[in-house]
Amino acid sequence: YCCLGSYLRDYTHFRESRAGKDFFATCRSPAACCELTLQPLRRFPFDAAIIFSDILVIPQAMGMDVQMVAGKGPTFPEPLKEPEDLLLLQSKVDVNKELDYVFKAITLTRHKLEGKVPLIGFTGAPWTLMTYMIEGGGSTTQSKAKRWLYRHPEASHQLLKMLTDIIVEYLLGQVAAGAQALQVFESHAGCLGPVEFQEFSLPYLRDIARKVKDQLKESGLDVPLIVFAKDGHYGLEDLSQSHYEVVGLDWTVDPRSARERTGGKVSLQGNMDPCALYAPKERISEIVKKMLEGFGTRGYIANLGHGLYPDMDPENVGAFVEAVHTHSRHLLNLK
Ligand code: 1CP
Repeated sequence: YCCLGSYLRDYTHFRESRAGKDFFATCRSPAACCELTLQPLRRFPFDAAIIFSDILVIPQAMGMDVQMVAGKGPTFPEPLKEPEDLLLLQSKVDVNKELDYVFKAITLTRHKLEGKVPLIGFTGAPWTLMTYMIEGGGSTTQSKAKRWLYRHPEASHQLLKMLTDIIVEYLLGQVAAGAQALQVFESHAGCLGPVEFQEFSLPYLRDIARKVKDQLKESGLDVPLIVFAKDGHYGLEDLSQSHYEVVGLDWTVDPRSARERTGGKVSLQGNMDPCALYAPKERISEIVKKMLEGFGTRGYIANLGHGLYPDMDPENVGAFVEAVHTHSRHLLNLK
């Protein structure tokens, strides 16, 4: 069976409902987050929902100022420059206090969903959060953050470790609040090579999964974990053996080869190029059919390989969902 989770937010609705409110103020309002999570589900028959929030709520909880600047994206007025700046961070964050608003949004949304579809919680991975904290916002090269890896490896590990501890607490809090699956976004895996990935990303991704799983187990709980390392195809084999049940894929990976490289144990998620949503509906349907045939219908969650762009037509998101459902029914010989 095929399922759809994150990313397919309808930007038109999103813009209207925010009604000029600051993005991070919206994130702090459980009622607004709940509404923004439910909106796309009213319009299209998705099989899962992802809570409306952002990965940058963690650096905020650590004491950093993050603003959403129109036309520029998230911006840190005072990014980390040198290792001494780590002293300015709140290393022991009371997650239940600082990120309580996310937990409240999750609980409220779980209630309002009434069991119709599962609710996915998420976090940024340590390396990806580190890039924003040092770059001060989006970047194509991540050169300021990578400078730390080569020039200040110890301080880099100190920061990555600090983030890992907070992320573990944050994910456990999301499960306690009602999240039924968790996705870890390593969105900036692509700027690392295999060697740097092995040192600065993978160990922390593994640590997060192992600690979350162990602690949940103590309470008799378990939730599926999804890891998405964008452009990190060099790490696919390792990612498939890192205690995550699902490996998310961007569109640069061929479905069949991803299946071969990850073996039969993990499920795969993805990976249509979001830009395929610019195609006419018939073409979207063909692309989806090929993708589903490539992945097969077992251990697979149909999704895009990354997020939507604001100029994409929401109707084509509908065409994508419909194509996924139609072709998976055919492949499963259900109708
Ligand atoms: O669609 C949804 O609403 C799901 C909720 C969600 C998620 C899962 C949002 C809302 N953000 C995220 C995760 C997130 N945020 C990631 C990981 C996924 C990915 O790789 O895209 C990243 C890297 C961010 C950081 C971020 N937040 C950016 C990228 C900045 C850059 O240039 O590197 C941006 C533009 C945001 C703002 C944001 N977050 C979410 C939305 C809907 C928006 C757009 C806000 C706006 O247009 O005003």
